Amino acid sequence: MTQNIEDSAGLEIDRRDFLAKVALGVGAFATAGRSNAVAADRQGVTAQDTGFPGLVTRQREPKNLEFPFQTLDTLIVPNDRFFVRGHFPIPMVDAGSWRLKVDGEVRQPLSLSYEEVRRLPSKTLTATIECAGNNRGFLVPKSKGVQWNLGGVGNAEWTGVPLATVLERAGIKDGAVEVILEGADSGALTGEPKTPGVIHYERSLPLKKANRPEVILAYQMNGKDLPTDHGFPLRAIVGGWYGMASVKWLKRITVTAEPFRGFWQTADYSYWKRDGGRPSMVPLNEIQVKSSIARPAMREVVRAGDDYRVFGAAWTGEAEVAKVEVSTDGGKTWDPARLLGDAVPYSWRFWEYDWPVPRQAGAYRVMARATDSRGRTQGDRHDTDRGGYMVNHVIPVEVEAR
Ligand SMILES: Nc1nc2c(c(=O)[nH]1)N[C@H]1C(S)=C(S)[C@@H](COP(=O)(O)O)O[C@H]1N2
Ligand SMILES: [Mo]
Repeated sequence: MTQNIEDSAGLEIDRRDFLAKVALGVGAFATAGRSNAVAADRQGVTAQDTGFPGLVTRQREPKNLEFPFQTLDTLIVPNDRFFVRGHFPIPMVDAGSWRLKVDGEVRQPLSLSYEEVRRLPSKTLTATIECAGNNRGFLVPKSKGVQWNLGGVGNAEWTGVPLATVLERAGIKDGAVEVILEGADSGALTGEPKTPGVIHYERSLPLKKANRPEVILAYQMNGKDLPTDHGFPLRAIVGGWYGMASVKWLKRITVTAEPFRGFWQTADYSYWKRDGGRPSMVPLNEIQVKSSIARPAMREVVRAGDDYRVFGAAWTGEAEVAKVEVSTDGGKTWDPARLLGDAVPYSWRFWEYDWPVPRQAGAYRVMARATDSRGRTQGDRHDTDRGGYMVNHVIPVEVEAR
């Protein structure tokens, strides 16, 4: 009896302490930059407080900011909470003098002003953008590059012109195979890999993908003009593919008769693909299926004996999420989670699972695993052929029940 009273008193204190941490770490996100450090601690990573409210700073220059995934609550991530990934200083583009050039293997080269682009027939697409290096921070041994935790991903509503519309106006010549999308940002990287001097950020798409309806040139994000960090005045959105394909600050589209072999296509954002055992370096493209747990957060303290609503998001590339399963016993057994809302192509989907937390205090591991409509699922360890990319194995969330 005495034991019980002491236990419940202890639980109350811990719970209050935990709620206080939540208030500091999660509740204060919208207003105080200081909360970044708290949030980072709660995720078990170190990031300095650098004054980007609502985002975790991974790198100041170039600017790389992470969405604190444990705060996930709306399907659409607001513009000022959307992760930022860049390789060079962010270019300030003047929309007045900016032109979108379309050249190469086309019958009619184009040079379109901002107003001209905005007058073309438009559409709105909800799409999840995930950095190919998302979750890299969990790899052991460490892999080079930005140490993204769970939040190198976001979902937004993008408005713009289908790339196919622009290509049709330019008229693709026979024999063309790819389009190179070139950004206005440039620089020289001296690390590993090293760029051949000053180069622009540019990436190609096979024409087959470029002409698909989920590929647009977007000038709006969630109903507002594109923020500078996210590619103002115009960016590509390539639904179903990793973020590196969605070129920001787009200024030129070159149609080519050969596959592009540029830096971001070969030296970076590529991986070893094995066909019949023989590995070859190929450019990254489609997003791999993944389910990420927003809550509980890493190292969260949960109440022993209570019900806990495990909550997260799941997404995949050119398919649909078919199911999400949750394990709370280290992967021995898996229970189906509830998929919430409707399936929206190229957009993540929320899910939840009611976990009866055991009465027994101690450490527990919560795991989630998604499977898509093409039967692809998540492994239990990282495939090293992928280097620091496509990290989509199941990541256990360690919690403590008290
Ligand atoms: N011009 C340009 N476009 C770019 C990049 C870049 O560095 N320069 N980074 C790419 C990568 S790797 C990702 S993950 C996405 C991130 O888009 P976001 O910053 O809007 O989240 O932009 C892509 N487009
Ligand atoms: Mo990325």
